[in-house]
Amino acid sequence: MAPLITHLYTADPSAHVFEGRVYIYPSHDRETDIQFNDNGDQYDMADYHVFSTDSLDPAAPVIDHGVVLRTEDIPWVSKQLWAPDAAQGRDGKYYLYFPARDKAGVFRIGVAVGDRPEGPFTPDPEPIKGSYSIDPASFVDTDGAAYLYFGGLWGGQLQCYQGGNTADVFDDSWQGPKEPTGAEAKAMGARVAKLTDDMHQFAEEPREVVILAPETGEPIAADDHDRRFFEAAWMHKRADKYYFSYSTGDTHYLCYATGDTPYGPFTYGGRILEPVLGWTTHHSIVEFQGRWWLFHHDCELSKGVNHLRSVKVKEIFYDDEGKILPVDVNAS
Ligand code: FUB
Repeated sequence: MAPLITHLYTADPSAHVFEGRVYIYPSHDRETDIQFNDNGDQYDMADYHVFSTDSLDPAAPVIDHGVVLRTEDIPWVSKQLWAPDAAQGRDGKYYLYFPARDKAGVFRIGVAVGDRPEGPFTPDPEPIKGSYSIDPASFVDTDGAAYLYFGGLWGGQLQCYQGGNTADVFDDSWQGPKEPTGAEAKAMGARVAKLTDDMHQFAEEPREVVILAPETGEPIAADDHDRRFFEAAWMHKRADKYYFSYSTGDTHYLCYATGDTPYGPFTYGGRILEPVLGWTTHHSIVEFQGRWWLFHHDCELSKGVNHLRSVKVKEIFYDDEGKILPVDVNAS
């Protein structure tokens, strides 16, 4: 499967259908001298591009709409523009959500607004109040309510918030490639908060996204690295079922869990994608023209350089019970 975009390195693709086209909001990977480490310092991105296409046929052109936001445009940011996402508000405008380190080195989530899905986007001067960690994923439900999922372990700092779901419990001593361990410990969950009607703030205190093991009905354990949430949250809804999907990080799977509401709890459903070339795996799932698509990235184009990734897309299928069938990236 060939990358969708080859003139730049792109990763963490959040895809949405706006105005009948597929818009892709990825990270823009760049070369760096920073040595690879488990804190992710080598992911030193400094701007965002937006891409769009009117067909997911492999031969169809993908348009690069150019730079839509950069570090120096955002007053509160010091570095590391990581995985973004976008949503359309009730006012018809488009909202770009992005994580970055603030001037103190703590990841926060910002929002920038534009009149068009391809931007340009004007950032709010401050991050979303009470936001923290990384990988915002927006979801607008069929009733129009908008939610933001977020969180990521290790370099994403989620483990620094074990004291609760709010930003003020930040514990600096947990910074680095660390997370709770032990057979008795439960895995940390992503966070979710409803957004205000104007899309600029959380409308409520973030809640933890709980994933239950189907065999016990209990939360997944912290030591269950094949199934526990690590980063790259995504939400999609199909036939009234809510699908929360995510990366398992150090075991490199994309997995999903299903629930009856946007808040969960969710029951673990299985793997969507086996490990690809490169350390990270990150994705989005979107319906386009009656078919469902998985956008993800790997490091094939850079021949395995972990921080130089490329976006790909593959059709996915569900069985009669709504289970996602595992994707075979090698099948045509
Ligand atoms: O792109 C930087 C980080 O790598 C993302 O925020 C994570 O999801 C991982 O893909």
